[in-house]
Amino acid sequence: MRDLYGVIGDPIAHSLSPAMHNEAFRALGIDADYHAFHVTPENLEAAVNGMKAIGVAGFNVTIPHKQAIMPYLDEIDLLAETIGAVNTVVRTPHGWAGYNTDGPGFMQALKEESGRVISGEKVLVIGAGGAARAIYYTLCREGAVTVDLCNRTVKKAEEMRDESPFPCPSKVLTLKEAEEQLGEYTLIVQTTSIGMHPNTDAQPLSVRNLNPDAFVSDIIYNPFETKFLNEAKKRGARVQNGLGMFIYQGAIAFEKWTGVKPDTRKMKNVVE
Ligand code: SKM
Repeated sequence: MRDLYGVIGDPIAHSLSPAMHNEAFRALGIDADYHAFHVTPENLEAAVNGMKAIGVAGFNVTIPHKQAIMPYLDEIDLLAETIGAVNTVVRTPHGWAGYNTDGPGFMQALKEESGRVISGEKVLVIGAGGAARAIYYTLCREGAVTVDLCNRTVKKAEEMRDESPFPCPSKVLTLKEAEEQLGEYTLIVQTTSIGMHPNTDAQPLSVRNLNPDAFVSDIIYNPFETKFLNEAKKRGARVQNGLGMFIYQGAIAFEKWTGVKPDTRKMKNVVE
């Protein structure tokens, strides 16, 4: 029987995961289908149990379920537990196993597209949500010189820092302080949804003090170039959007499900 995979979220119609994974299955000759399922928060438990009952082989989890799904899984990998969010679920003989491939996916894309060595970087992470957590912990684990945080709600960023299993030098700034001190950073990572379609005129903070030698990453991929990235580019910085992270988090999930590494260039061609 053909294996069934999918992604659950609310909303979900915008997701590029089905196109990307179905292309990877096709390219490898794997007889499987990947679908997007609209699951609202009140239906999450029923959906997870239902997918187990009908024999779904694995699925991705997106907003707003990455934390809420954790109690419904049978085991959780250490990194996902540490980050406090799951975006990939694998069927095992014991039930559902949860993983987080967002942090590793981000890191792979960052290293590849920037060519930089993270251990030399002074980093600023903007935001303190689920994606920020995955990225912040991963950057600290990679041994960045400093990983400072800024967020509209300072307390939330402080909690994220204090709960980090990988302590690293890290200050928490207001958005205004971050704007003023922006020139000190060599790597800036924007993890909020500010600037995402349809609010493309918004940006989380001004880049007027940006160091032109800095590398600026925005995890949004719709639009491909946010206002934040556009402004950073105008100041001479090299930039990266969220497409690479999206592709690599998917490729790592795909390998967990099938045991096979997919062709990421083919996956990229589909979503670009
Ligand atoms: O973490 C990923 C998730 O695996 C899939 C996804 C999507 O389909 O839009 C987005 C991210 O949350």
